[in-house]
Amino acid sequence: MGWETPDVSSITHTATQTNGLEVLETREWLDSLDYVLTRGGPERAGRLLQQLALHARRSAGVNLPFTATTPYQNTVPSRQQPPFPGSQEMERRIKSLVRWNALAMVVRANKIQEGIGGHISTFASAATLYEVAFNHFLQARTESGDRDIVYFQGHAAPGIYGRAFLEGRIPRQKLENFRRELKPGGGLSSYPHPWLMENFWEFPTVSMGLGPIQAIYHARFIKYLENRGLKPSTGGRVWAFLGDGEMDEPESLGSITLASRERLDNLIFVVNCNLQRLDGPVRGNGKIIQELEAIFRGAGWNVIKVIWGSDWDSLIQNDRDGLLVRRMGEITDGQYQKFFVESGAYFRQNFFGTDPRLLKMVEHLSDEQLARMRLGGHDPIKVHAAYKAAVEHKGSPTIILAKTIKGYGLGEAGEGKNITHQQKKLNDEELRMFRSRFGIPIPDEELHEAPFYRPSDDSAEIRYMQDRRKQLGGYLPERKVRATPIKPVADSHFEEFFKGTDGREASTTMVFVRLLSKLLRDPEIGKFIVPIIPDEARTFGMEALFRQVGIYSNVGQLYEPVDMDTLLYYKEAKDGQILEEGITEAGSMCSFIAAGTAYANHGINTIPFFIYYSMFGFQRIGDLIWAAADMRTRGFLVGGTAGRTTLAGEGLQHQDGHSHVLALSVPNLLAYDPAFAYEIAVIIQDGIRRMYVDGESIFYYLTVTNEPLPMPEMPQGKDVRSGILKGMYRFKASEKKDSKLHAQLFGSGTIMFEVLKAQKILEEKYGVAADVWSVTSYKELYREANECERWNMLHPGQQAKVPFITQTLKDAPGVFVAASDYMKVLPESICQWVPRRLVSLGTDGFGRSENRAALRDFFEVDAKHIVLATLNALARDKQIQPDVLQKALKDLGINPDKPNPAIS
Ligand SMILES: Cc1ncc(C[n+]2csc(CCOP(=O)(O)OP(=O)(O)O)c2C)c(N)n1
Ligand SMILES: [Mg+2]
Repeated sequence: MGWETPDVSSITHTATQTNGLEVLETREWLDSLDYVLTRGGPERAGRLLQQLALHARRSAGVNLPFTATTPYQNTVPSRQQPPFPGSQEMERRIKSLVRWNALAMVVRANKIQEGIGGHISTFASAATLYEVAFNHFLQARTESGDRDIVYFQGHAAPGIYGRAFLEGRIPRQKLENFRRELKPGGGLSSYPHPWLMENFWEFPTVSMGLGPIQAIYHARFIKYLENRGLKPSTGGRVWAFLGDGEMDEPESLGSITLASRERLDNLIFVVNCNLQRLDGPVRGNGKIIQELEAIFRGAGWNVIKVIWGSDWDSLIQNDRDGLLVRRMGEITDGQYQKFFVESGAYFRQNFFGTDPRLLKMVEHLSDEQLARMRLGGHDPIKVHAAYKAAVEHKGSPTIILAKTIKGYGLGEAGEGKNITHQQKKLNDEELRMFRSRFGIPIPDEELHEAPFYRPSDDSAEIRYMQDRRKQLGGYLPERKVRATPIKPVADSHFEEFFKGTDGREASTTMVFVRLLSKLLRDPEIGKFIVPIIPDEARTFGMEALFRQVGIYSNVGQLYEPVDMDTLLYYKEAKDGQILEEGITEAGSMCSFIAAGTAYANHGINTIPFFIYYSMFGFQRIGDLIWAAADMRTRGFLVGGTAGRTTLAGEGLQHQDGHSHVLALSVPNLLAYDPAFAYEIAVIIQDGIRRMYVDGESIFYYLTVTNEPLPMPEMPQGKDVRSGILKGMYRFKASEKKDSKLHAQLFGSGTIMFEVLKAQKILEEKYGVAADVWSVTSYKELYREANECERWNMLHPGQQAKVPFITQTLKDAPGVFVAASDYMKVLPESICQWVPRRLVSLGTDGFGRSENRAALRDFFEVDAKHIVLATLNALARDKQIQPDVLQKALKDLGINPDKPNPAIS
């Protein structure tokens, strides 16, 4: 494997094993190199080595083995370390206080409420990584008015709360109520959740992998804003604090080449390499730091390793032959973990004991001193040096790989042990040890309660930390809405859609794209629209936008596009507006989130429209949609080529008949399945108003389809517009006035057109007067009806609220039949509020490669099945004779023995 390739130290070591001449030769070369280093510095030395390699290859065909890794030592050597800019002692004391309160929070919570959970050991291992960042790097406001964006590791939350408590931002009572959010006065959420703590947390990170991929796309989105002139370029950075176990998530690694390709030097990953995940070692038989180094170097990142603390400096400096670094490189992570928990004597014997020369190197150190040799990630000087190198680096993103010990400071209670991730209880003795180790002035007799500790406001510690934050522009994290509301969008953009297409056929996708291109031209909001597409623009007929607003590229267009001479050529530009993300729904969703939260994070009202294959939305990237909801993201998700039977030919893996069911699960998402052009216009106009004028924390999901159909004019009537938004309205009442038989037919999306055909057949052939309703949103109907039910339950004796759907249908005669291109459960979700039994037709089951007519026949959602279902309902109500059904089956050409689509 690439990251296990031999390093330079092992080469020199082998040399020393062979013969004296080689030793001498090697020594001479090393001395010469040292001379160059002293005179010309590392850059000159680097150039020289490159020249040597080139020379060897050209003149003698010497091939150097490929190495993806560097030796297992710090990237910034001790002699290049900058001086530490603060008081180390003061910062150590502050860090100890944060450590204590973070631990106390979890221990207390679990003393009071057994099993309430929380994590001690994650923050315990990361405390130095955070403290150095808080005291010296994380900018809440730069001189030019920008700020850093920080993704905190989710289950390190107790440490972040502990610090905010010391800063005076979180009262003691809230700390008491960690993980008890429903207690009077409120509590603290387990992990970062902007939905629950909207003035504090910005990014929900605890679903692992979502933090790193979002950080990448956020950093890119900042460059997008800058390149498009929507935000001045002011040097804010994106920091993501991550776990080494978390790096196994495909989302963590899947987009790292985007970051280097786009030269995101505003992005810094800090990976806390404590070598452990939840169950045990991350790479017991390998080395996670080397593995990640190889991956990120290969992907073009700047990699900074922080492995050894200052205690190791002199040993490493004296390691002339590379014996020590070689030994460091050959030990597995599982073995290192063993060293963490063992005594100094064990360490001496098993680490240094393999070679008498190694043993000699540490003979001046006692076992106790050996056991205390600190790792890089626990050494503020090393961490500071790494951060400084990262912020000064230009041209590529940086990843810092910092080696730490999980549960650092817990001692016997869990330091470095496999059980440490789950540790939430400490006995009195363990508390005493921790207290004493970090010098917290809490007397023994109070320890049992694990009380919080905060020195007074005028103590040196509090003053120091406040001063540091003041220098860095304020506190972090802090979430607030930084944008001001926009003005309502002009009606003129929407009017053409209210008129219909006069018999011409148009798909709802075409309608949507036309509306989008009009919005893009709006002088007020046009520039804030962010169209996001995962390589499907042509599928949706959006290629005209390529030319109209351009595709964003951080370098512009460095080639002559093959279709340059056509009207709609593939135009890439630095100020291009479209985010053409390539085939990554996850990446696109991250851009959607970045754009849809810019109103808060950057004070810019960007309005994202993410248009994708509806099948690859909720079911593929549902967790990111959930995170978007938590973050109060605004914008429009547009599921294209939607509908199990409307997307012809594509078959089982493409035909979506359940995204609207999945959409039910997202609390602040409004989901619509519009049938007509004017419905789309009404929904989008109102959506922009609610999100960007009124500032509601909601977002939208719209399905659009590719079936060309004549778009009708918007019916007159005051209830139509509000009905579209609330979820249903009567689109077409029956013209048959004299019938005894009645039906109410619900249609959605393109299946509406089957419903309209069924209306006609029912009237003409069976004498049934059927009204047709357009149900734009079962989700909205369901939500509102539940709201009424709940109110009624909690307010007995008061006038009961009647759900909108019940009010709307109260005088509607006859039977109720619903048909949609989604699962039957969708209409069934509202059936209890429909005055009489509702028959639901839907598309449960796997899709098929077929045309629309065959698919609708197969799934039983075409006009004939709607007619049959209506007649069945009438027969059940004894309004028609059963023999009518027999005949209808035959007349309609339905085979009663056809396979059940739900399970075939
Ligand atoms: C997607 C997802 N899967 C599983 C979990 C459960 N989980 C929480 S912490 C954790 C281990 C974390 O290990 P690491 O990333 O190394 O963080 P550390 O605590 O060691 O810093 C796991 C599996 C989760 N939060 N998210
Ligand atoms: Mg870990």
